[in-house]
Order: sequence, then structure tokens, then C-alpha cells
Amino acid sequence: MTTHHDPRLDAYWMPFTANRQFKQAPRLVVRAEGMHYWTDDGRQILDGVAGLWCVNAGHGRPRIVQAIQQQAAEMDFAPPFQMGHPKAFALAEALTQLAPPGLNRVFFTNSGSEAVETALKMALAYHRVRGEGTRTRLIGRERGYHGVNFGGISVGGIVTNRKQFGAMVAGVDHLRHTHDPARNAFSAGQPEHGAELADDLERLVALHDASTIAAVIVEPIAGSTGVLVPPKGYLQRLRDICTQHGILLIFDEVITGFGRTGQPFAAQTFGVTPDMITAAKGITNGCVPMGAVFVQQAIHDTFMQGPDNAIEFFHGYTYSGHPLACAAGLATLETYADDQLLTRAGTLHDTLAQALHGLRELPHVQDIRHYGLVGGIELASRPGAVGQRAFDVFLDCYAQGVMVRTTGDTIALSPPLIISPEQIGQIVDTVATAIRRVA
Ligand code: PXG
Ligand code: PLP
Repeated sequence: MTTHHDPRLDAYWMPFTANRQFKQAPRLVVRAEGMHYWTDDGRQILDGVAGLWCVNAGHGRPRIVQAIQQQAAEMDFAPPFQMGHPKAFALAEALTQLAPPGLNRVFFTNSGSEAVETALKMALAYHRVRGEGTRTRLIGRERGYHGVNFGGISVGGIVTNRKQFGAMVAGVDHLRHTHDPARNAFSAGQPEHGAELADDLERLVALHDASTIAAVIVEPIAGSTGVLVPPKGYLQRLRDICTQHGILLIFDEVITGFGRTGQPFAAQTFGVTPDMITAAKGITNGCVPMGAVFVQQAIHDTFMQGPDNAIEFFHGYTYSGHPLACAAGLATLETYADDQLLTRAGTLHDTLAQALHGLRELPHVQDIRHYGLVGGIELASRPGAVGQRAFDVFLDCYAQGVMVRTTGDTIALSPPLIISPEQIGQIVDTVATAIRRVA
């Protein structure tokens, strides 16, 4: 590993990275297969985060690799506006087979961030097309992460992602977050307390009036902010209040989609059906950038009015439904089906739970949260240095050959769904060793 400053690293302004610190001691990976990465100096690293919550079927799956190679040779690009190619239709159709009932129309984007922008714009346009154009307000939630574009950071609730960027989108409000360690620390799966926090939406309706509110967007499990599992009954209550007031409910399933919680989507795991789902990441196993918005057919159909030659929704990306992404997506869904991966997190829920709750007595551990194959270990912050203790754990794990992710002082785990029980043990043991070692 290089430890001096290498000028060849200068040009790349890295995303969500401490650039100067990284470039003094780079962590470079050069190969990946199955559950592992290999570093530039030949070390094998067990992947505890599925890359960045996306490589759900594990790395280098032959079927996906071949599909991408074949597609690149056969047709590199197809214009998506007023033109089509068969795999985009085939992938949309295949995706609707996995989605909750009614969510059978799919719009393609290139990332989760773009999926969020698309869903928010659809919600606004939908109400306007229906003749209720006063519904312009968007509601997010404190601590929410909805990508990094202007709509997403506006409805999002992570202060560091917002504070540098001015006024953002106007007319946004936020529900309170559901993190309540005083009542819910060390919950097994869904916390008992907090369903009533959904009533915040009633408060916002009372303040703004339902006739001004277009949509509410939440992550079923908040990922980036440190794995916040929804309290029992919370999502259903949010659903009921939205229905009562004609407000669209959007689940942002960029992380929870594609098997993370034990069903294809968390909507199914928690038994609550939203009006739209945003997805990305696992849709192509992280191999080619892609995102998608799943929409209730009735919403889609509302747009299908006026003359046939009218464009119904003035929105789209050059790379919407890119052939490489569609090829990768189709092969990804086949891989998930072949290995029954989209329900595997359910069978490993207890294994991860047991391993994680074994960390409870370690120094600094304040809370442990988990569901399916996602886990969060929250450490007490060092005074005046939020995030540094967890970052030191991350570095120690990496030195021991395990990749984890940190956000604030929470260590997040979201391994590929192919993980073995022994590998779950290895990851959690490695984290335990690291926690014992860091001051
Ligand atoms: N919504 C949710 C719920 C996400 O988790 C996005 C939208 C944005 O997706 P794109 O593809 O535009 O990144 C995400 C992405 C982290 C981390 O630190 C999480 C994400 C992205 C980057 C970092 O855990 N999730
Ligand atoms: N900026 C300019 C000048 C463009 O011409 C385009 C697309 O044609 C875009 C931005 C949007 O790019 P994309 O469709 O890849 O999001």
C-alpha cells in the first residue's frame, strides 16, 4: 500500500471521501469475485457491504458478465426517446413480476438519485394532470437519504448533505425520524415503540392542509443514516394517513430493494404497499448503473390522456433503459432466481441477529439494529469527534481483511446475499476485535 502522496491521484475528486486523508494512504481494490475483493497489494478482503449496498448476488457472476459482454458487442446504445429496444421492455416486465401488487409500470433512470427526482416529479405532475395542481408540497423525513440531487437533498434529512447548498427545493417539510434509543436500543428486528411517530404526518396536514401536499417519501429502513428499522406498525400508519388524505406514498427502496430484507422489496416484508417505489443498486447487481421507479398502474394511466401523439411526461435521461444496464438487469434477475437470493436474507436474519447481539457488551456499543441482511452497530461518539471512532473501526477491519461501512458512529453491514453463516461470523468477529482495539 502506498503511504506517501502520489500525484497521480490528484485529478480525481473523489465522492463522499476525505480526499486528502485518502490520498495519503489510499485503499485501492483491483479485483472482485464472489464474497471478496482483492487490493492492489494482493490482500483478500471479505465484502461486508456488497460494495456499497448493491452487489447483492456477489461479485463477478458469470451470467451477468456474459450478458454485458454480449450486449456491448451486439448493440452499444439505443436512443430512448421515441425509440426503443427489446430488453428495456423485457426488463420492465420482469421487474413487475417481483414488485408488490399494482406497481406494474416502470420508468428507468441511471441511479437512485435520479429515481428519486423522477418519482418526485411524477408525483407533482400526477396531481396536476388530475386537476389538483395545488398539491405541490413534498414531505420527507429527518435523517432520510434520497440521493444527492436537489429534490433528494431537499426531502432528505441529513444535515451535512444539505447545509452547503442553499435553499434547495421550496415547499418541503419533514416528519421526525424514528431513532429512539431510550426506548428501542438493542431491539431484535423491528422496534416496539414509535408507530405514533407516523402521526407527524397528521400534524403536517393540519399545518399545511392536505390539498397542498403531493407526496411523502421515506426509506422503509433508513440505510445511509445508520440503519433505522421501522417501529412495528409505523409504515402501515403512514400508509393509512396518506390514503386518507390523498397523498402519494413513495418508498425509497434503493437499499432495501432486491432482497435485503428477505423479500424482493421491503414493502412486501413489512406488508405495506406504497404508490411508488424507487430502486437502483441491486437492480443490476451494481454492475452497470441503473435506477427505476415503480408506479401504480392507475398513476401511470392518469397520464395517458389527450391526443395519442402527445408526450405524456416530459422527463427522461439519455441513458434511461441503457442496453448494457438492461442486459445486466435481466441477467441479474435470473441469477437472483436461480440461487433464490431474494428470500435468503430472511433465512439468515436470525444468524445475523445472534452474531450482532453478541457485540452488546463491548466497549462503546450503544445500540444494535438489524433486519434481514442489514445491520448497524452504533458506537458512542468521541467527544467533539463524531464519526471518528467508527472510522477507526472501519480502518482496523480493513487491515484485518474485512470491508465494512460507517456513517456517523454507526458501523453498517449489508453483505452480498450469498454470504455463508461462517462469513457472517468472520465479519462480526472482525468488527468485535476492532471495537476492542480502538480507544
Ligand atoms: N435513496 C436511497 C435510500 C439510497 O440509499 C440513493 C437514494 C441514491 O442512489 P445513488 O445510486 O444515486 O447513489 C441511495 C444511495 C452510504 C451510502 O453511505 C448510501 C447510498 C449511496 C452512497 C452512500 O451508506 N445509497
Ligand atoms: N446537459 C446537456 C447540455 C444535455 O444536452 C443533456 C442531455 O442531452 C443533459 C445535460 C442531460 O444528460 P443526461 O440525459 O445524460 O442526464
